[in-house]
Amino acid sequence: AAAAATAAVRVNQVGYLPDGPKRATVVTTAAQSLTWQLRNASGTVVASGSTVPHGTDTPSGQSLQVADFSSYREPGAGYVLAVDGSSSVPFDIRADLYDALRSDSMAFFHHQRSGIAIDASLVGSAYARPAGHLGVAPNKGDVSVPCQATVCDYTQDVRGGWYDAGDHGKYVVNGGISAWLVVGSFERAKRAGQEQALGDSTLRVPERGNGTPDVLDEARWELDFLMRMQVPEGRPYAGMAFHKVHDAAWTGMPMRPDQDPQARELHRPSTAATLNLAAAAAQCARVFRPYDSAYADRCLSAARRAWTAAQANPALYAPASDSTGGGAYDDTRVTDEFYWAAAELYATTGESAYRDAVTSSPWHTSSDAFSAYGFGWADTAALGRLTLATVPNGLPATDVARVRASVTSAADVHLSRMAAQGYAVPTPADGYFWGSNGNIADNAIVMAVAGELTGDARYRTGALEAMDYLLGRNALGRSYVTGYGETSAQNQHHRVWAHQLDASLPHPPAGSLAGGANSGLQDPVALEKLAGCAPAACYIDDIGSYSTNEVAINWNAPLAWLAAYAAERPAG
Ligand code: 9MR
Repeated sequence: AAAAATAAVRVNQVGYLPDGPKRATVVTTAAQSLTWQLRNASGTVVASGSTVPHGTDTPSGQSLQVADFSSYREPGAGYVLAVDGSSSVPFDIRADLYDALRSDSMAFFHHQRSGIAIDASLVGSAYARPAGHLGVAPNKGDVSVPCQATVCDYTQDVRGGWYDAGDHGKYVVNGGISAWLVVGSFERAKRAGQEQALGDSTLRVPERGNGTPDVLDEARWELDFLMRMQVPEGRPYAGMAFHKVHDAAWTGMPMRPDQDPQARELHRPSTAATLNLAAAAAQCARVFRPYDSAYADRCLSAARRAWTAAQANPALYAPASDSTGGGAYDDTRVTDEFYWAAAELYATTGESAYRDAVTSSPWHTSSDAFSAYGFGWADTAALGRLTLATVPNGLPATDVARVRASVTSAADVHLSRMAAQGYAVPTPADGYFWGSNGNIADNAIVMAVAGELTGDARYRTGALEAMDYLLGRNALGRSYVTGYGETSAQNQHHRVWAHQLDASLPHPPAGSLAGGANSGLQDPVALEKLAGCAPAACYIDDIGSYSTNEVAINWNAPLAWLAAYAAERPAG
């Protein structure tokens, strides 16, 4: 008689690249190593070996073993990995594994666009919707949004941009870092000579065929919005960026953007938002230059004005309490934002004032610029380092070498942490907080850049294994990306893709990344359903669990970056 299945075999449910790492994690109570068998679609065993016991894995609380079948490279579909009477879900081995995710994860931003109709001819009828927040009733924004009266008494046109997440807020700190990653994915691909894959007519965007790379067209939608958030000349705080625009009160769900009846509020400027604008706009000036020099000039002038205004107002902080109708995105430590903005302005212009701001920043030499927990909207020093490490600049060679070494040593920390974990995740056991998948993806980017700088294949392995985690090799055996994998997340918190609440509405489109495990249990559903969870298992695919299962631009941006990276066919 066949033995009862005792193991669970967790794999990247999409599959593996022929030349990439191929490891699976087995949940089992067995203490001794077990035999694994790789079977092809017809059931033939094509490879076999022994698992390596890991013992109890701290973040998941599970007893784990690891199977490594990296040396098997034969492309095919429908493989399964069998261990101890249990089989994984079927997966592929193929070189074009990430091609679809490259465009789907980037298309997420088009779906999130505010101020433009999302057209059925590009997205299909299920995802088409009228334009939101163009001042058409019942919308009350965003063409003319009143600024909060205590600091300003005028209205501003802040149409466009991307909705942040499942809500209809638009936040400059999060928009800046997301646009930076989207543009950065193109900038990196270009360094690798592989930007064609992100070029014109590669994405389902309305601008396809306009001669500009589609990834840049998509980013421009957000960059235009970010620049609209800049306080005009002649006003108090001129050159600063308003922190955010969102509804006066949280709306219910579901709620299409064009149906939002709430008053919209423009919240007072902040230093952090201003510096994120400066950084993103400075990068814009550099990367758009060959395609649209007038736009590059506009970006550069916005970036310079933002920088100057932030210097004049270095401590204007968004209050943590300001979270009615939208997130607070509060941040009272902005020295890292100054560093990032200076780095972008310096890399773009080469001017000595910006160089001095870079070299005099404590973040230029601090060993804390890279955190084990990843970079993010509140932690931006790493972004400055990544730019100075990869974009040719006038810093002394020894300084550039030191910056580059800081990238690789951060990547080394991630690699050694992964090696010590049963699921090989580049985050510490206490790194499962709100948006952990975003931080994990960000840390994978650090490894990918280290690989670019050194040519050392271990870093690519690390970045790809982080993708394995997101796509199913994890404590829950679940892919966090809608439409990718047998058991993918599909009820992410979103006001339009709310199938769980109304069957006539769609699930999120393929390529949407859930925020991921969050041991903080910061929403009612998580509190009720996840009590006692191990950190890496604190996730539920329920639309009400916004603290584990929302989507957000700052999480899909690193996913898109990584998908583009993973989709490249390395030379040789
Ligand atoms: O990603 C944000 C996370 O770091 C914060 O802990 C959390 C609570 O403030 O907010 C997250 O951002 C949300 C934002 O406030 C509103 N739009 C949805 C974002 C993702 O959940």
